[in-house]
Amino acid sequence: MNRWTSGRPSVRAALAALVPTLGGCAWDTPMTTVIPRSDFAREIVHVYAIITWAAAGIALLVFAVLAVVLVRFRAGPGAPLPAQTRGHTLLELGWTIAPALVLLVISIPTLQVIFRTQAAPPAQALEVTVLGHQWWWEFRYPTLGIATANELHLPAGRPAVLRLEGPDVIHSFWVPQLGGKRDVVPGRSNQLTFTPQVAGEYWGQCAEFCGVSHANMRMRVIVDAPAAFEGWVAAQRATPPEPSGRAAEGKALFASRACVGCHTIRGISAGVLGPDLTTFGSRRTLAAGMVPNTPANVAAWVQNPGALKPGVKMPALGLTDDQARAVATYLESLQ
Ligand code: HEC
Ligand SMILES: [Cu+2]
Repeated sequence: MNRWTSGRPSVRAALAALVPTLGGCAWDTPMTTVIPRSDFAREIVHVYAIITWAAAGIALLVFAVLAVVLVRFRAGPGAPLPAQTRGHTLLELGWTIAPALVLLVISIPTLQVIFRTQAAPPAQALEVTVLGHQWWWEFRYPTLGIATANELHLPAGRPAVLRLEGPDVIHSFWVPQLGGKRDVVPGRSNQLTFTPQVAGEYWGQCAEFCGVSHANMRMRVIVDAPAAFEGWVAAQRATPPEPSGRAAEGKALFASRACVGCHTIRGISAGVLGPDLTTFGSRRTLAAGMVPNTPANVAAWVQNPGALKPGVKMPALGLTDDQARAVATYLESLQ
């Protein structure tokens, strides 16, 4: 036994608890809030830094005073009772006014940021309608005539205005590196405007409990360089090639099953209850960021989506293994 393992159980328990606690302090995680990649996120980190440093300074001061008090007024055998103070007007005023001043100092940058981030979107902003569904995200680009799910593409350097709407329950759009949390409320149109500044992939997550698969309601924002974004838009608009072989079998199955009632594949169906699958093969994840979009995962999903995602609103339609694989081959061909 070395000196780490020989400690008392309480010490060991405390050390063990420290590991997950400090693990939460990682800086550069996919959902980091401290590495901003948009003007909006930068503003928020700025306020966050002001408040953190102010709080750290105050904490230091309080701990220092506390330490002095603990040492100076230590109880001991025969120690006299220190002078007792009651109803000291100056002290009472002091500890009322000091926190009020702290709040005032915090409120100034906070209000500035609230107003700056709520400003009307600039005219050239790219409009996206974001619909939060139980438990996936739909992204429609009304000015471009395209729609996708769970993976939002945006061009770097151009403001984007997201109109947040919801058909079912309250969700919350949260992509920490790009924008603050904003609720998606049925019957309301909330708005979030930001300019992504650095190309890359950013993870997001529904941040308002919305039912059994709330934790499985992830999303990704893929910020493309402007030319790459144009290329992505063109690919979304292109008519998918006529499939052949296994993919053609899959297409026939898709077209003859209930899939068409819920999913849109341009030229084939116009369902609106599930994600648009017109270019499903170009998405990198399946089921709102749960697993990579691979033929095996898609085949397992279309056979029994509930096995992966509890509560899912897509039914199992009794496809055989072979049929599921054919459907997966077809869906993956939709680039
Ligand atoms: C009752 C409506 C409904 C029917 C019928 C239906 N789906 Fe779905 N489907 C959904 C919903 C809702 C989702 C989103 C699930 C989630 O991620 O929570 C979905 C998700 C999917 C996805 C994943 C999309 C993505 O981007 O993650 C695929 C692929 C899919 N369905 C294929 C099919 C196929 C193939 C059929 C027919 C065999 C089918 N669906 C039948 C409603 C339906
Ligand atoms: Cu949720």
